[in-house]
Amino acid sequence: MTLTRLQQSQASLNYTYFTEILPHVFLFQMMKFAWDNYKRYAWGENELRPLSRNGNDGRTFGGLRGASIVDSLDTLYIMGLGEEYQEAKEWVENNLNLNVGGEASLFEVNIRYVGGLLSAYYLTGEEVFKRKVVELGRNLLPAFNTPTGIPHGVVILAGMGWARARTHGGRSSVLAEFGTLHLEFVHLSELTNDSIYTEKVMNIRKHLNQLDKPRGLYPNALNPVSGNWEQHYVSIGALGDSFYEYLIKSYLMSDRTDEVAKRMYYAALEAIENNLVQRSPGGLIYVAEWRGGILDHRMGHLACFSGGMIGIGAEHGSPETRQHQLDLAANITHTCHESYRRTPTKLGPEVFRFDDGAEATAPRVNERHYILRPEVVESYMYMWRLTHDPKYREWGWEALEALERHCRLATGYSGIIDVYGHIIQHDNLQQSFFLAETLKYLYLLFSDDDLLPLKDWVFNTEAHPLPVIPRNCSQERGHRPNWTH
Ligand code: DMJ
Repeated sequence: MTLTRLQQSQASLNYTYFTEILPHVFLFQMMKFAWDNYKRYAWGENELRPLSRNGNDGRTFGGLRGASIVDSLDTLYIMGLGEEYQEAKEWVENNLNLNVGGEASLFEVNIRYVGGLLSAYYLTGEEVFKRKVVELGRNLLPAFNTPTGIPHGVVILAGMGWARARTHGGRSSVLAEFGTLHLEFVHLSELTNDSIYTEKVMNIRKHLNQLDKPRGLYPNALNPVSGNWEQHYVSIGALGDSFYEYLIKSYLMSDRTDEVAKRMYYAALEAIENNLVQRSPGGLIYVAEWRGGILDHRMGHLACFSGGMIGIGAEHGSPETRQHQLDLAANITHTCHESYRRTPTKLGPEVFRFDDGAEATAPRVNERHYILRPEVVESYMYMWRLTHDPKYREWGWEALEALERHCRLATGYSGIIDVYGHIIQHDNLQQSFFLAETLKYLYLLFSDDDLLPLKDWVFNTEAHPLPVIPRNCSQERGHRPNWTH
């Protein structure tokens, strides 16, 4: 080997060390640390409260336990934490009781438990996950017993048909909740060979498709009895977000055969661009919220997933819009990074604003918290895969360092109350989505593209990977939906 070749290979080894191996070592130990502390202080509870060293039972799960375990299965498996994955699997096998009588959020149970069990099954092939998810899926069906088939937001898993709405005095179902079932329910039909799950979500889509939409936008709340919008508030953040995500991902998961989802996605994106996308005086692109025609110039941390979503959608739209959408995705991701960069902690606030002189900052004290959310690093991961621009890994590394500096306690990770504070106060909660999403997306950001390639897998909104269903397979099976109605 010549000296130059030797230097080149040394340089590439150094490059891999700093851009992949070192971040992986960190993320492996971060996941292990989060897991070990959960296990030590809150085993079997839904989430760890690291300051008080106990568990949080998270009422939205209706009595289901072990949310952090089910949410972590695939991350543990992907990172190669074999012993921890075995413990998690054994807990699911022996302790996950699905016949519980509390009021559960259909959405939360679907994205965390159904999504977590499905991806664990698809990654490992272990029958126990299939058995559990099929039982759980059946328990969710009573939520759909409404005159329109738009599900109620709340269901009792062992409730023998009981369900109710949970907003606007019990009248409304939330777009981001009933619009975030499609991926999991189609897979439930795949696993059970029973079309009922797909029929339920196809009915939701059909209903939404035929409704009048103000300026092409989808309001956030719908009455499941009358089938009409409850108000005209629109957001790509809280209450709206993952509905849009599931349209483009339904298309991708169907091996690009679900043309209705595709049409709905690009039409919705066009309406969002025409009505909500703004440029701040300082040149930052953001997605505002819409209150009956009036813009609210704020963007939630939740809305930062949209950089990644618009990025993965870009290459499937019309060729003329491809570069434009990719630029939009990059610009939104840049703005979300700015919301982090402009704080002393280098973690972003829950809501940032573009009014009264604010530019991607949070003037209101009650909007300054960071609860270990994933959306910003999620967009870094997708944009890295799509562009291989090294800045996304640099930004991910900044986030990782900030998490270590400000959110790591002796007993686990915690959200913080004020990202602008010089003295850090913790919120005492290690959210299960930190293990399911934040750490997984960071790990994937520093991995080769062939770890869960985007052409073969789609991630549900809780970062649980679900396989693309090959189109040939869909023609063979009688229960597969007809995407064209
Ligand atoms: C997660 O449970 C999911 O990503 C959901 O879509 C939105 N909120 C949290 C994370 O912030």
